[in-house]
Amino acid sequence: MKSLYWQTPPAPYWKLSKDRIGSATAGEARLMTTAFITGITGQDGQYLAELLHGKGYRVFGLISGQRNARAETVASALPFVELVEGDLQDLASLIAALEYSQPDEVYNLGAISFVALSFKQPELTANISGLGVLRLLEAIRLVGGSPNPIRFYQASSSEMFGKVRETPQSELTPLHPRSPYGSAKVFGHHTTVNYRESYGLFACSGILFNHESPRRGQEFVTRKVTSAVARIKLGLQDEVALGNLDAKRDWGFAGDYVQAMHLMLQQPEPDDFVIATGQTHAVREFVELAFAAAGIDDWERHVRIDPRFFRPAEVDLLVGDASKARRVLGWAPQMSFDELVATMVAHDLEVEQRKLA
Ligand code: G4F
Repeated sequence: MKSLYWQTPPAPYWKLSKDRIGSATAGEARLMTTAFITGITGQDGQYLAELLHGKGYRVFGLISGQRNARAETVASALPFVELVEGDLQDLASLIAALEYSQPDEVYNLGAISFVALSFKQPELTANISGLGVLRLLEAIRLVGGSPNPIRFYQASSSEMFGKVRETPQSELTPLHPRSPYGSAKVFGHHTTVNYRESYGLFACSGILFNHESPRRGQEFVTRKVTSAVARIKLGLQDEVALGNLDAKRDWGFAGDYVQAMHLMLQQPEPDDFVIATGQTHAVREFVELAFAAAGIDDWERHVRIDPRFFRPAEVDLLVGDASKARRVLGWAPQMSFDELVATMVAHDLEVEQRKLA
């Protein structure tokens, strides 16, 4: 990993005289579009890095903390990503990271993204998921100058709709967050719009509805369920403890959703877009389908309701209207709900079987 703190600010990479920079020659690097991704260790960061690398981008990823264990995972899974140290809680480190990487596009996917955790650590959540957006925008404003060539993507969230005022939810639906996470995301969303309007930054917000994959963390309900289903199928455990099965979510595939992020930054004008499938399912349906995908019909026998997994305030129903994204970006989700559940269950069965072998 490259360390920034004991160096004087380096010259932008296109001014370096070295023969090779990362995996590219100096000449090649000059022609490559450069992306800078926060949240590189997460599901979305990894899919986005792969997408951009496939398009010929040079990709930098922000890594925080001391001996961050997940940095090693990224380094082996995504060897083309150039990791730079920095933290969304530390403006100076963001300025240094942007000066070092000289990005054309910045994708802010870093956040405390687990809603349940945000109730337990609300101040940390506000600091990283809310103020972190402000710090990154300030860093872009200071490093990019005026006119500012850096394009910015903010990972806004359907959690901002919270206690929904209308269904389906669109870019114009009023916001009513129901968690510290949702409130922090509202701040980040409005701040992004404000920097666009105040400083003319090319700043976009993607209001993404839930998006899942085999790379999803096991704290989220979908992966928690598919992982448990695999273990139950193989006789490694008998039940899974869950909270509210009645909540409804609009679940899509993360690999489809990162394409929308990239498309937003290729438009002639910056704007905000809802990204969703337009279909909603109860958690109960996800659970039933996941068990069925593993050939288990009596799912209720394996599910225990545990009050610990209920939240102080719940978002009961989310379903997005992504017609603007379809019209302007030409974006549409590719993977169906059934396919998503089946893919995640198949992946987790493979993971558990590999552990047994
Ligand atoms: O999987 P979840 O934890 O995702 P949630 O809260 O909808 O948030 C996710 O999607 C947002 C987009 O709207 C993102 F912004 C956010 O970062 C995150 O990716 O919970 C989904 C639903 C909730 O209603 C929850 O109460 O599942 C319910 N649930 C029921 N039992 C559970 C459980 N959730 C979790 N995590 N664990 C349970 O045992």
